[in-house]
Amino acid sequence: MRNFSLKMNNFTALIKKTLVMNRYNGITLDEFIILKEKDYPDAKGNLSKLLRDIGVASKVINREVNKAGLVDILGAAGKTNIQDEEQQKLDVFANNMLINYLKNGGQCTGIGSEENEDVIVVDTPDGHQAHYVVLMDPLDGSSNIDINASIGTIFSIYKRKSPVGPCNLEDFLQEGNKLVAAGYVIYGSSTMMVYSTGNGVNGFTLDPSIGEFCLSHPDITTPDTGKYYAVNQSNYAFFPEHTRRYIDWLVNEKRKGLRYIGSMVGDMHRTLLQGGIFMYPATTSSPQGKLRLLYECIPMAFLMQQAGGRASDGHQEIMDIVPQELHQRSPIYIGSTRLLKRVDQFVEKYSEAIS
Ligand code: P6P
Repeated sequence: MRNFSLKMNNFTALIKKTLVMNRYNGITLDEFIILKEKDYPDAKGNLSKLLRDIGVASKVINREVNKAGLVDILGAAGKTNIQDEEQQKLDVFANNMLINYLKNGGQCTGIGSEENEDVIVVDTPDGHQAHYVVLMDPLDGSSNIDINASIGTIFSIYKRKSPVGPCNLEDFLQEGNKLVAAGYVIYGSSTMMVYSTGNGVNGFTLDPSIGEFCLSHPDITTPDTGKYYAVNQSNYAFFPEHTRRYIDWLVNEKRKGLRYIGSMVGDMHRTLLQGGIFMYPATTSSPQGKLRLLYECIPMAFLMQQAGGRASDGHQEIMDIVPQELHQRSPIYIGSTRLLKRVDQFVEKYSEAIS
């Protein structure tokens, strides 16, 4: 009986997606954003314009990423970013491109970027009036640029808390539950934008022949389990006991496969579409993990929640964490609900006594 109902659910989901595809077949990102604006009665088009600005900037970044192997924009730009990581020239290009489009688009009052130590205040009359702040990792996974593996742009959008005028840091330090929108662009075998404004997750593939993102993955939902887990296994000995035992369970009892690209956008895209779990746990040398809360963990947690999955730091939901600093890090366990539930059980059973 369970198999029959599972088959019926899959069949219904397929029919639903086919109907959506037929209805929206070939719709571009711009058309879709404007169409979906009707879901928000008080929408004035500002968020739609901001999302379109990010879409245009990512098309320009995509053009440079695609030719990176041909022209001299590979290799380090000779500087290091706030994370003390060597900045690749494409990192710098992507950061500057997004900042320019956001500043000139008139919908953004401030920007927090992985590449900049402090927030960027859009100190113009439009910027003072704008409603939204954007947090971003302009080119995540940039260490993969030279080996042609997937890299991506990750973004979060919040409504400002401060009144009209120059924004301030408090506008950025907001929990994930306050997000207005979030998404990523993955520059891989094809270039896709995946985003949500809190009403489901949709994916758009860039059609180079017309230079438009077109709806290709309507209403993305994450299965409640999956075949793969993704973690940097070389850190195994340095994970907390609960995580080591959880990984042992995944491998020895559930026979899950390991898939790890080393680029969060690539690993998350697979997990979002196919289910499974992505982890970047705390280690003895990095007790807060490596990934940044505001522009890596929270936007991905938002998308995963919207797609029916979950994300925690091992003890609390990522979406509930109130950020204290712009570049703070957080451990993250994110993916299918049934696999996250098991994380909770292993943490409860094997958490080291809090010293
Ligand atoms: P490690 C890329 O540098 C990144 O910030 C994420 O995209 C990725 O998930 C993680 O770091 C990989 O880190 O330590 O496994 O190389």
